Parts: sequence; C-alpha cells; structure tokens
Amino acid sequence: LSAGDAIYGGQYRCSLGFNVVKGGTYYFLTAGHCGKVATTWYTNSSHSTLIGPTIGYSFPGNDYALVRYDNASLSHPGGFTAANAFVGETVTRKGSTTGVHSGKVTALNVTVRYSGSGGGRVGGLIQTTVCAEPGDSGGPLYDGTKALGITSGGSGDCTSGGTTFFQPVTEAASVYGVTVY
Ligand code: TYR
Repeated sequence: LSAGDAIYGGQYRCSLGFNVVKGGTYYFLTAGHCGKVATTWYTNSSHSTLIGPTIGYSFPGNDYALVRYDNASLSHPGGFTAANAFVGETVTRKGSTTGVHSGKVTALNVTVRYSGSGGGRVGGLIQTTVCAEPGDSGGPLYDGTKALGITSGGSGDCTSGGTTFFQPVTEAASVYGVTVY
C-alpha cells in the first residue's frame, strides 16, 4: 500500500500516511484518532484482506498511530524522507476521500480543539490552506519527496476550500523509533 491509500478498520475508513521501517519490520503511520477506533486494519471495506494491527496511537494530545504490515502479500513502496515543514511552504496532501490537493503552510506548533466524540485538544500541529474531508484523515502531507505531516482534522471542504491541520511526521517517527523511507 502507498501513501494516501484507503485503509479500513472497525466501521471506519482512514488513509495511509507514510510507510516506515524499524529493524526489518514494516509499518505505516496514520492518524491517532484512526488508531484509537480500530485495532485491526484491512485494505477493503469488506475486511477480507488483512493489513495488520494498530501497534500504538496517541490521541488526543497528539494525532499519530503506528500500524504493522502482517500480510506479506502487500507491497509497501517508499520514496520519502521525513522533514519539518516551514511557514509559506507549498505542500500537497493525498487522501482516500478527496485525492490530491495542495496549499500553503500558514503556521506551525498550533493547538486545536476538535469537538464531538473523538474530540479533544491536539498540539504541535502544522496549519495549512489545504482542504480535506472525512476519510482523508491519516493521509500524507508532503513537499516533493519530503514527508511532512499526517492529516488530522480541520474545517471546510474541498468544494469551498478549507483549513486543515497536520501532525508532524518527524515527531511521530521519533517516538516509535521508525524510519520514513
Ligand atoms: N478528521 C477527518 C477524518 O477523520 C479528516 C478531516 C480533515 C475532515 C479536515 C474535515 C476537515 O476539514 O477523516
């Protein structure tokens, strides 16, 4: 599976962030609020093709999760290197609901409070003018081959435009000791 592909767990669909590796074992990063609601992930909505388990998540507070590839039949291509976003950077997001959209980074280290069940305060986020919609969560934010963020949440939509917040990839990778590739 590749960055931005759909992943299915419980009654939810999210998006794959970035493939990562640690000690020869392959995983991917996705959103913490996705990892919180599903213990096992599949490639399809009928849950017939296993990906593997949620190994850990942090949400609220942060918004990242680690999922392991337990299905040797699945490929896990790379092509990215983790990097830190900067204000004014032109960035692109990919997700399983709305595909590819671009915008600019407007602020760093932002704290937001998401409402509703599955809500809470999340800090340290990248704020952007990129749109997103439900199901895009967990998907990648990048600049060329630089892996920058994981889609967290926001407001607006991809018809009218929106503001979307992203969990920095560098923080998530360092917490789990995994390498983005
Ligand atoms: N939080 C949403 C999810 O779980 C993703 C999203 C992002 C939704 C930005 C809306 C939005 O404006 O899929």
